[in-house]
Amino acid sequence: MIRMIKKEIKELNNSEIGNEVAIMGKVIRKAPLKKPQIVTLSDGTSSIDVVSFSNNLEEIGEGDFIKAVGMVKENKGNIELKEKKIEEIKGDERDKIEKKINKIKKKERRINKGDFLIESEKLEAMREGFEKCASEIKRMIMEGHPVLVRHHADCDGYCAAMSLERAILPLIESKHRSKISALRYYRRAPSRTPFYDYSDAVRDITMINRDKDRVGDKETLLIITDMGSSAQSLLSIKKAKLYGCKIVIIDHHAASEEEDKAIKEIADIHLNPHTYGFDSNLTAGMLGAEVARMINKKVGNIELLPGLSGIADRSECEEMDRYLQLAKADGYDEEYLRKLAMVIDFETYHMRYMESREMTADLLGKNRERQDEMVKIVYPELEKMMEEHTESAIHYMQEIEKNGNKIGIINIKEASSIGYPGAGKIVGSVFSKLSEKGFLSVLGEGDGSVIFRISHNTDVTLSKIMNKLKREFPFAMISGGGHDKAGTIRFLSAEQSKIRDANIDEFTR
Ligand SMILES: [Mn+2]
Repeated sequence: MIRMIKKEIKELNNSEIGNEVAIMGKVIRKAPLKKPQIVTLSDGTSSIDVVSFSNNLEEIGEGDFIKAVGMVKENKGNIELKEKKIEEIKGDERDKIEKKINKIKKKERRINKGDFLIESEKLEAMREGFEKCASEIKRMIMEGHPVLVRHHADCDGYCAAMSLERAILPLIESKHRSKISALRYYRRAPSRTPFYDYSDAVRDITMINRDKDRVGDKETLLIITDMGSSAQSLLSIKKAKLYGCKIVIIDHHAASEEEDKAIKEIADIHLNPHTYGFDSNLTAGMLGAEVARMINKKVGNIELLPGLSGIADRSECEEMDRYLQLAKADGYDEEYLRKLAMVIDFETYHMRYMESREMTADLLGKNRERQDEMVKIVYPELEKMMEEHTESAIHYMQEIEKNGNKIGIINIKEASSIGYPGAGKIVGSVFSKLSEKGFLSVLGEGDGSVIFRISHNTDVTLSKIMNKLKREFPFAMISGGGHDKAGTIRFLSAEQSKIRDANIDEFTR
């Protein structure tokens, strides 16, 4: 006769390998295999795969409560139970286990409602939104749903995603009690576009469907950050929802009232400072770090990220100053952050669609030594490269001065080359130089597109220009957007020259 020792599932670690134990819990998943039969059993404290080579799990389905007696084994780094006997549990005993599971679940889902990383009235005003967002993310993780973080592939987007990643991965590992689970249940995907492009959505859904044989047929938590607030993301979000994704958007991009309404209708959570009457100066990296702290109080190594994101996105606000202090206390001064932001931009440009989990983590402070080395090696080269591109672009730039107002127009096709730095970077860099000399705007003109960088010394904003163009050229298919003072507008090149004149007029009236 087997001597069974009743155990909680969380107690089954390496030291129990080879022991006979009895566990009780709820079947949360049944693998679609004939042999061996595998079910995942949870008792609230943790979960484990119960494996049967003798068809003892034939009658057992998801949602059943069972007692499993067997031997603790290790398989590819995971602890599992090779069963010898299975018994279904019913009645009072079942209710008792269910109660216990629910109690633990409730506790697991709890979020950290403590202070924000910095003192801020704006963040406090957004608190309810933050808590809703954090609760939903935590609930999904603790219920064992797979997570996909889609983020804009710029420094701000990476900062936001990395904060979340640093909070989410330990939760997933503890939830599933294995290192492999961090690879199974979590993915991060950078997006070149500042919106959720339809082809990215199709890619994501393909991956999600493919992953189902590893994680089961569960809803995926899709967190979209530093993008996703504009109408350009709408169809993609609808498609992802159609395939069973929960959509959480953490973004700081401005959108029109109409767009905002449409996004809020379809997304499960939409956290954006504009909803509260604030602006893009609260970056996605700042929002992401605060959400990260709420879902995981013990999250480490994120103090750098909000300040870094603010530098990259040129944030100017009280909160920014405080986040910079936070980074400084962690050993990062502003000058270093500026260099690091440029290096990250360069590195991530070359990562393209790859997740590059380790490299990204190092760049964002996991390995400080390597981070330092990267800045030392790459930054001087970058500085030189940017300087050359900027000077050339200025050389070929058309300067327009009217009524005492000055703007510059760069012909992208003529004055930028393929590869790094991209046109947006060059226009931004030229603008940084020329705004000091009184330029109100620098435009990067392409075929059917204009990149805008706009001075704070004028009340012209991108949305104002968009609205005007839409009115004046109703058939030119005006689209695009971004922030108030930086972004891209697209249109049919049939109206190229007229739109050009309208833009010049807007700044030089
Ligand atoms: Mn951003």
